[in-house]
Amino acid sequence: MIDVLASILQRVISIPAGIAAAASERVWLPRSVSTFAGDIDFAWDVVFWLSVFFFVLITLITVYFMFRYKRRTPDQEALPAPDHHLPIEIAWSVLPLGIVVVLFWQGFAQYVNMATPPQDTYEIQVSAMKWSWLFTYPNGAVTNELHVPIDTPIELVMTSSDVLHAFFVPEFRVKKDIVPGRYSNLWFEATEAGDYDLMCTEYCGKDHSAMLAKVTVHEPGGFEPWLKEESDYYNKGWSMEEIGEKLYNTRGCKTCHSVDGVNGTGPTFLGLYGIEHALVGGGTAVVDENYVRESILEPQATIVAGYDPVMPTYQGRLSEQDISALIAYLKSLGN
Ligand code: HEC
Ligand SMILES: [Cu+2]
Repeated sequence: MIDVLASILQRVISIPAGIAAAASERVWLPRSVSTFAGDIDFAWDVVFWLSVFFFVLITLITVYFMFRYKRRTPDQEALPAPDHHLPIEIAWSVLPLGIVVVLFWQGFAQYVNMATPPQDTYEIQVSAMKWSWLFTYPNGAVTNELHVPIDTPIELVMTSSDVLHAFFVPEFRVKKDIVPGRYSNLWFEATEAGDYDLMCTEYCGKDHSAMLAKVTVHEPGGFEPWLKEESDYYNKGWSMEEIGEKLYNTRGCKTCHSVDGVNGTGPTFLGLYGIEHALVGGGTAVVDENYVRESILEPQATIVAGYDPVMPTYQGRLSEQDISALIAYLKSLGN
Protein backbone atom coordinates (compact mmCIF):
# COMPACT_ATOMS: atom_id res chain seq x y z
CA MET A 1 0.00 0.00 0.00
CA ILE A 2 2.73 2.45 1.05
CA ASP A 3 4.70 1.24 -1.99
CA VAL A 4 1.83 2.06 -4.30
CA LEU A 5 1.36 5.52 -2.78
CA ALA A 6 5.08 6.18 -2.99
CA SER A 7 5.19 5.21 -6.64
CA ILE A 8 2.14 7.34 -7.46
CA LEU A 9 3.74 10.28 -5.65
CA GLN A 10 6.97 9.73 -7.53
CA ARG A 11 5.11 9.82 -10.81
CA VAL A 12 3.25 13.00 -9.90
CA ILE A 13 6.53 14.65 -8.96
CA SER A 14 8.14 13.58 -12.21
CA ILE A 15 5.30 15.03 -14.34
CA PRO A 16 6.88 18.52 -14.76
CA ALA A 17 10.13 16.90 -15.87
CA GLY A 18 8.15 14.73 -18.28
CA ILE A 19 6.31 17.73 -19.70
CA ALA A 20 9.58 19.61 -20.16
CA ALA A 21 11.10 16.62 -21.95
CA ALA A 22 8.02 16.23 -24.14
CA ALA A 23 7.84 19.94 -24.94
CA SER A 24 11.36 19.83 -26.27
CA GLU A 25 10.08 17.28 -28.79
CA ARG A 26 6.32 17.39 -29.32
CA VAL A 27 3.87 18.25 -26.63
CA TRP A 28 1.04 15.91 -27.54
CA LEU A 29 2.59 13.02 -29.41
CA PRO A 30 5.31 10.46 -28.78
CA ARG A 31 8.58 10.73 -30.67
CA SER A 32 8.36 10.19 -34.41
CA VAL A 33 10.47 7.22 -35.39
CA SER A 34 8.97 5.96 -38.66
CA THR A 35 8.46 7.21 -42.18
CA PHE A 36 4.68 7.45 -41.48
CA ALA A 37 4.99 9.66 -38.45
CA GLY A 38 5.37 13.01 -40.24
CA ASP A 39 2.19 12.69 -42.33
CA ILE A 40 0.14 11.24 -39.50
CA ASP A 41 1.19 13.99 -37.13
CA PHE A 42 0.36 16.59 -39.77
CA ALA A 43 -3.15 15.17 -40.19
CA TRP A 44 -3.54 15.11 -36.44
CA ASP A 45 -2.42 18.73 -36.14
CA VAL A 46 -4.84 19.86 -38.84
CA VAL A 47 -7.82 18.17 -37.15
CA PHE A 48 -6.73 19.45 -33.75
CA TRP A 49 -6.27 23.10 -34.71
CA LEU A 50 -9.44 23.10 -36.82
CA SER A 51 -11.34 21.85 -33.78
CA VAL A 52 -9.73 24.47 -31.55
CA PHE A 53 -10.58 27.21 -34.05
CA PHE A 54 -14.26 26.28 -34.34
CA PHE A 55 -14.61 25.63 -30.63
CA VAL A 56 -13.35 29.12 -29.79
CA LEU A 57 -15.34 30.75 -32.61
CA ILE A 58 -18.65 29.11 -31.69
CA THR A 59 -18.17 29.76 -27.98
CA LEU A 60 -17.45 33.46 -28.56
CA ILE A 61 -20.44 33.88 -30.87
CA THR A 62 -22.71 32.09 -28.41
CA VAL A 63 -21.60 34.32 -25.55
CA TYR A 64 -22.04 37.41 -27.72
CA PHE A 65 -25.57 36.37 -28.72
CA MET A 66 -26.46 35.70 -25.09
CA PHE A 67 -25.91 39.35 -24.26
CA ARG A 68 -26.91 40.85 -27.59
CA TYR A 69 -30.34 39.17 -27.75
CA LYS A 70 -31.11 39.02 -24.04
CA ARG A 71 -34.70 39.88 -23.11
CA ARG A 72 -34.32 43.15 -21.30
CA THR A 73 -37.74 43.60 -19.68
CA PRO A 74 -40.15 40.82 -18.64
CA ASP A 75 -42.77 41.88 -21.20
CA GLN A 76 -40.44 42.60 -24.13
CA GLU A 77 -41.79 41.29 -27.43
CA ALA A 78 -39.66 38.93 -29.52
CA LEU A 79 -37.78 40.78 -32.27
CA PRO A 80 -38.76 40.00 -35.85
CA ALA A 81 -36.31 37.44 -37.32
CA PRO A 82 -35.78 36.30 -40.90
CA ASP A 83 -36.73 32.63 -41.33
CA HIS A 84 -33.76 31.95 -43.53
CA HIS A 85 -30.72 33.58 -45.11
CA LEU A 86 -29.51 31.94 -48.31
CA PRO A 87 -25.87 33.15 -48.47
CA ILE A 88 -25.20 32.08 -44.85
CA GLU A 89 -26.82 28.71 -45.44
CA ILE A 90 -24.71 28.11 -48.52
CA ALA A 91 -21.57 29.16 -46.65
CA TRP A 92 -22.16 26.83 -43.70
CA SER A 93 -22.88 23.91 -46.02
CA VAL A 94 -20.11 24.38 -48.57
CA LEU A 95 -17.30 25.35 -46.19
CA PRO A 96 -17.59 22.31 -43.89
CA LEU A 97 -18.01 20.08 -46.94
CA GLY A 98 -14.73 21.40 -48.33
CA ILE A 99 -12.98 20.87 -45.01
CA VAL A 100 -14.30 17.33 -44.65
CA VAL A 101 -13.28 16.45 -48.21
CA VAL A 102 -9.74 17.68 -47.57
CA LEU A 103 -9.55 15.69 -44.32
CA PHE A 104 -10.84 12.58 -46.03
CA TRP A 105 -8.35 12.95 -48.87
CA GLN A 106 -5.47 13.34 -46.38
CA GLY A 107 -6.60 10.37 -44.30
CA PHE A 108 -7.35 8.11 -47.23
CA ALA A 109 -4.04 8.78 -48.97
CA GLN A 110 -2.23 7.94 -45.76
CA TYR A 111 -4.37 4.85 -45.21
CA VAL A 112 -3.52 3.55 -48.68
CA ASN A 113 0.15 4.19 -48.06
CA MET A 114 0.05 2.27 -44.78
CA ALA A 115 -1.99 -0.58 -46.24
CA THR A 116 0.32 -1.28 -49.20
CA PRO A 117 3.78 -2.49 -48.27
CA PRO A 118 6.47 -1.67 -50.83
CA GLN A 119 8.24 -4.43 -52.80
CA ASP A 120 11.12 -6.23 -51.09
CA THR A 121 10.11 -5.83 -47.49
CA TYR A 122 11.91 -7.76 -44.76
CA GLU A 123 9.23 -10.11 -43.46
CA ILE A 124 8.85 -11.13 -39.82
CA GLN A 125 6.14 -13.48 -38.54
CA VAL A 126 4.40 -12.35 -35.37
CA SER A 127 2.53 -14.70 -33.11
CA ALA A 128 0.54 -13.15 -30.30
CA MET A 129 -0.76 -15.21 -27.42
CA LYS A 130 -1.87 -14.71 -23.86
CA TRP A 131 0.29 -12.80 -22.80
CA SER A 132 3.44 -12.65 -24.84
CA TRP A 133 4.83 -12.13 -28.32
CA LEU A 134 6.87 -14.41 -30.56
CA PHE A 135 8.76 -13.03 -33.54
CA THR A 136 10.04 -15.46 -36.17
CA TYR A 137 12.70 -14.22 -38.60
CA PRO A 138 13.26 -15.51 -42.14
CA ASN A 139 16.11 -17.77 -41.00
CA GLY A 140 13.93 -19.44 -38.35
CA ALA A 141 15.25 -17.57 -35.31
CA VAL A 142 12.55 -16.88 -32.73
CA THR A 143 12.60 -14.15 -30.10
CA ASN A 144 10.18 -12.56 -27.67
CA GLU A 145 11.36 -9.00 -28.38
CA LEU A 146 11.17 -7.49 -31.85
CA HIS A 147 14.44 -6.50 -33.54
CA VAL A 148 14.56 -4.66 -36.85
CA PRO A 149 17.21 -2.98 -38.99
CA ILE A 150 17.00 0.80 -39.41
CA ASP A 151 15.80 2.40 -42.68
CA THR A 152 14.41 -0.89 -44.00
CA PRO A 153 10.75 -1.54 -44.82
CA ILE A 154 9.60 -4.26 -42.43
CA GLU A 155 6.45 -6.26 -43.02
CA LEU A 156 4.83 -8.09 -40.12
CA VAL A 157 2.57 -11.05 -40.80
CA MET A 158 0.65 -11.47 -37.59
CA THR A 159 -1.69 -14.03 -36.11
CA SER A 160 -2.97 -15.04 -32.71
CA SER A 161 -3.22 -18.47 -31.17
CA ASP A 162 -6.00 -17.64 -28.75
CA VAL A 163 -7.97 -14.39 -28.60
CA LEU A 164 -7.90 -10.94 -30.18
CA HIS A 165 -4.73 -8.97 -29.55
CA ALA A 166 -3.41 -5.81 -31.20
CA PHE A 167 0.05 -4.64 -32.17
CA PHE A 168 0.88 -1.05 -31.23
CA VAL A 169 4.11 0.92 -31.31
CA PRO A 170 3.28 4.58 -30.60
CA GLU A 171 6.64 5.92 -31.88
CA PHE A 172 6.03 4.26 -35.26
CA ARG A 173 2.34 5.37 -35.36
CA VAL A 174 1.28 1.84 -36.29
CA LYS A 175 -1.49 -0.22 -34.75
CA LYS A 176 -3.33 -3.28 -36.00
CA ASP A 177 -5.63 -5.96 -34.65
CA ILE A 178 -4.37 -9.53 -34.52
CA VAL A 179 -7.15 -12.03 -35.02
CA PRO A 180 -7.06 -15.77 -34.32
CA GLY A 181 -7.47 -17.90 -37.42
CA ARG A 182 -6.29 -15.31 -39.95
CA TYR A 183 -3.30 -13.14 -40.80
CA SER A 184 -3.12 -9.39 -40.55
CA ASN A 185 -0.29 -7.47 -42.17
CA LEU A 186 1.39 -4.28 -41.18
CA TRP A 187 4.46 -2.50 -42.44
CA PHE A 188 6.71 0.31 -41.27
CA GLU A 189 10.19 1.70 -41.73
CA ALA A 190 12.02 2.85 -38.61
CA THR A 191 14.14 5.96 -38.92
CA GLU A 192 16.03 6.13 -35.63
CA ALA A 193 17.98 3.47 -33.76
CA GLY A 194 16.94 2.73 -30.17
CA ASP A 195 14.50 0.79 -27.99
CA TYR A 196 10.77 1.45 -28.18
CA ASP A 197 7.74 0.03 -26.37
CA LEU A 198 5.45 -2.40 -28.09
CA MET A 199 2.10 -3.10 -26.48
CA CYS A 200 -1.06 -5.07 -26.90
CA THR A 201 -4.01 -2.68 -27.24
CA GLU A 202 -6.88 -5.13 -27.35
CA TYR A 203 -8.13 -6.22 -23.94
CA CYS A 204 -7.19 -9.91 -23.88
CA GLY A 205 -7.62 -11.10 -20.31
CA LYS A 206 -6.03 -10.95 -16.89
CA ASP A 207 -2.46 -10.00 -17.86
CA HIS A 208 -3.33 -7.84 -20.88
CA SER A 209 -1.64 -4.82 -19.35
CA ALA A 210 1.60 -6.80 -19.00
CA MET A 211 1.59 -7.95 -22.62
CA LEU A 212 4.54 -5.75 -23.47
CA ALA A 213 7.74 -6.13 -25.43
CA LYS A 214 10.56 -4.00 -26.72
CA VAL A 215 11.28 -3.10 -30.32
CA THR A 216 14.98 -2.61 -30.91
CA VAL A 217 15.90 -0.68 -34.04
CA HIS A 218 19.50 -1.55 -34.92
CA GLU A 219 22.07 0.84 -36.40
CA PRO A 220 23.21 -0.07 -39.93
CA GLY A 221 25.25 -3.27 -39.73
CA GLY A 222 23.97 -4.13 -36.23
CA PHE A 223 21.02 -6.32 -37.14
CA GLU A 224 22.74 -9.16 -38.99
CA PRO A 225 25.24 -9.99 -36.18
CA TRP A 226 22.40 -9.90 -33.66
CA LEU A 227 20.31 -12.27 -35.79
CA LYS A 228 23.23 -14.66 -36.17
CA GLU A 229 23.71 -14.68 -32.41
CA GLU A 230 20.01 -15.51 -31.85
CA SER A 231 19.89 -18.30 -34.42
CA ASP A 232 20.24 -21.97 -33.87
CA TYR A 233 20.69 -22.62 -30.18
CA TYR A 234 21.80 -26.15 -30.94
CA ASN A 235 25.06 -25.13 -32.59
CA LYS A 236 26.41 -23.06 -29.77
CA GLY A 237 27.74 -25.80 -27.53
CA TRP A 238 25.01 -25.15 -24.95
CA SER A 239 23.69 -27.96 -22.77
CA MET A 240 20.06 -29.05 -23.19
CA GLU A 241 19.28 -27.45 -19.82
CA GLU A 242 20.70 -24.12 -20.96
CA ILE A 243 18.73 -24.28 -24.18
CA GLY A 244 15.62 -25.16 -22.17
CA GLU A 245 16.18 -22.14 -19.93
CA LYS A 246 16.61 -19.91 -22.98
CA LEU A 247 13.35 -21.26 -24.44
CA TYR A 248 11.58 -20.78 -21.11
CA ASN A 249 12.66 -17.12 -21.15
CA THR A 250 11.89 -16.39 -24.78
CA ARG A 251 8.80 -18.44 -25.65
CA GLY A 252 6.33 -17.02 -23.18
CA CYS A 253 6.43 -19.76 -20.51
CA LYS A 254 7.86 -17.18 -18.10
CA THR A 255 4.66 -15.12 -18.25
CA CYS A 256 2.66 -17.83 -16.50
CA HIS A 257 5.18 -20.19 -14.83
CA SER A 258 7.71 -18.97 -12.28
CA VAL A 259 10.88 -20.83 -11.32
CA ASP A 260 11.00 -19.47 -7.78
CA GLY A 261 8.24 -21.56 -6.20
CA VAL A 262 5.44 -18.98 -6.48
CA ASN A 263 2.41 -20.17 -8.43
CA GLY A 264 1.07 -17.68 -10.95
CA THR A 265 -1.38 -18.17 -13.80
CA GLY A 266 0.20 -21.63 -14.05
CA PRO A 267 2.01 -23.79 -11.49
CA THR A 268 5.63 -22.89 -10.71
CA PHE A 269 8.28 -25.05 -12.39
CA LEU A 270 10.38 -25.22 -9.22
CA GLY A 271 10.20 -28.76 -7.87
CA LEU A 272 7.49 -29.67 -10.41
CA TYR A 273 9.21 -32.50 -12.21
CA GLY A 274 8.39 -35.92 -10.74
CA ILE A 275 5.56 -34.88 -8.43
CA GLU A 276 2.07 -36.33 -8.59
CA HIS A 277 -0.91 -34.02 -8.49
CA ALA A 278 -4.68 -33.92 -8.85
CA LEU A 279 -6.40 -33.09 -12.14
CA VAL A 280 -9.64 -31.26 -12.81
CA GLY A 281 -12.39 -33.87 -13.17
CA GLY A 282 -10.68 -36.34 -10.81
CA GLY A 283 -7.65 -38.57 -11.18
CA THR A 284 -3.99 -37.75 -10.74
CA ALA A 285 -0.96 -37.44 -12.97
CA VAL A 286 2.77 -37.79 -12.45
CA VAL A 287 4.83 -35.03 -14.08
CA ASP A 288 7.15 -37.08 -16.28
CA GLU A 289 8.51 -36.66 -19.83
CA ASN A 290 5.33 -37.70 -21.60
CA TYR A 291 3.13 -35.62 -19.35
CA VAL A 292 5.22 -32.49 -19.93
CA ARG A 293 5.24 -33.09 -23.67
CA GLU A 294 1.47 -33.47 -23.68
CA SER A 295 1.07 -30.36 -21.48
CA ILE A 296 3.00 -28.33 -24.05
CA LEU A 297 1.38 -29.69 -27.20
CA GLU A 298 -2.14 -30.32 -25.91
CA PRO A 299 -2.51 -28.17 -22.81
CA GLN A 300 -6.26 -28.76 -22.63
CA ALA A 301 -5.95 -32.57 -22.51
CA THR A 302 -5.40 -32.59 -18.75
CA ILE A 303 -5.90 -29.60 -16.49
CA VAL A 304 -4.16 -29.35 -13.14
CA ALA A 305 -6.65 -28.93 -10.28
CA GLY A 306 -6.89 -25.32 -9.14
CA TYR A 307 -5.98 -23.74 -12.51
CA ASP A 308 -7.87 -22.38 -15.50
CA PRO A 309 -7.37 -23.94 -18.95
CA VAL A 310 -5.62 -20.89 -20.40
CA MET A 311 -2.29 -22.31 -21.56
CA PRO A 312 -1.88 -21.88 -25.34
CA THR A 313 -0.80 -24.86 -27.38
CA TYR A 314 2.77 -24.84 -28.66
CA GLN A 315 1.94 -27.27 -31.46
CA GLY A 316 4.01 -26.18 -34.47
CA ARG A 317 5.89 -23.55 -32.49
CA LEU A 318 8.30 -25.75 -30.56
CA SER A 319 10.18 -28.59 -32.20
CA GLU A 320 10.60 -32.01 -30.57
CA GLN A 321 14.15 -30.94 -29.81
CA ASP A 322 12.89 -27.79 -28.08
CA ILE A 323 10.49 -29.86 -25.99
CA SER A 324 13.32 -32.17 -24.94
CA ALA A 325 15.35 -29.13 -23.93
CA LEU A 326 12.44 -27.79 -21.87
CA ILE A 327 12.07 -31.18 -20.18
CA ALA A 328 15.79 -31.14 -19.35
CA TYR A 329 15.36 -27.67 -17.87
CA LEU A 330 12.33 -28.77 -15.82
CA LYS A 331 14.31 -31.74 -14.54
CA SER A 332 17.11 -29.42 -13.44
CA LEU A 333 14.51 -27.50 -11.38
CA GLY A 334 12.85 -30.65 -10.07
CA ASN A 335 12.77 -31.82 -6.47
C1 HEC B 1 -0.98 -18.15 -20.64
C2 HEC B 1 -0.30 -18.82 -19.57
C3 HEC B 1 0.63 -19.98 -19.87
C4 HEC B 1 1.72 -20.02 -20.73
C5 HEC B 1 2.22 -18.92 -21.66
C6 HEC B 1 2.32 -21.31 -20.55
N1 HEC B 1 1.60 -22.04 -19.65
FE1 HEC B 1 1.98 -23.91 -19.05
N2 HEC B 1 0.29 -23.93 -17.91
C7 HEC B 1 -0.54 -22.85 -17.71
C8 HEC B 1 -1.63 -23.22 -16.81
C9 HEC B 1 -2.75 -22.31 -16.34
C10 HEC B 1 -1.41 -24.57 -16.45
C11 HEC B 1 -2.27 -25.43 -15.52
C12 HEC B 1 -3.53 -25.86 -16.23
C13 HEC B 1 -3.25 -26.90 -17.27
O1 HEC B 1 -2.84 -28.00 -16.90
O2 HEC B 1 -3.40 -26.61 -18.45
C14 HEC B 1 -0.20 -24.99 -17.17
C15 HEC B 1 0.36 -26.24 -17.09
C16 HEC B 1 1.60 -26.59 -17.58
C17 HEC B 1 2.27 -27.83 -17.32
C18 HEC B 1 1.73 -28.93 -16.45
C19 HEC B 1 2.02 -28.50 -15.02
C20 HEC B 1 1.57 -29.43 -13.97
O3 HEC B 1 1.63 -29.04 -12.78
O4 HEC B 1 1.14 -30.53 -14.29
C21 HEC B 1 3.49 -27.79 -17.96
C22 HEC B 1 4.56 -28.84 -17.96
C23 HEC B 1 3.54 -26.51 -18.64
N3 HEC B 1 2.40 -25.80 -18.40
C24 HEC B 1 4.61 -26.11 -19.41
C25 HEC B 1 4.67 -24.91 -20.11
C26 HEC B 1 5.75 -24.53 -20.99
C27 HEC B 1 7.00 -25.36 -21.22
C28 HEC B 1 5.43 -23.32 -21.50
C29 HEC B 1 6.23 -22.50 -22.53
C30 HEC B 1 6.70 -23.17 -23.69
C31 HEC B 1 4.13 -22.93 -20.93
N4 HEC B 1 3.71 -23.90 -20.09
C32 HEC B 1 3.47 -21.74 -21.22
C33 HEC B 1 -0.40 -21.60 -18.26
C34 HEC B 1 0.57 -21.26 -19.21
CU1 LIG C 1 -3.14 -9.14 -25.91
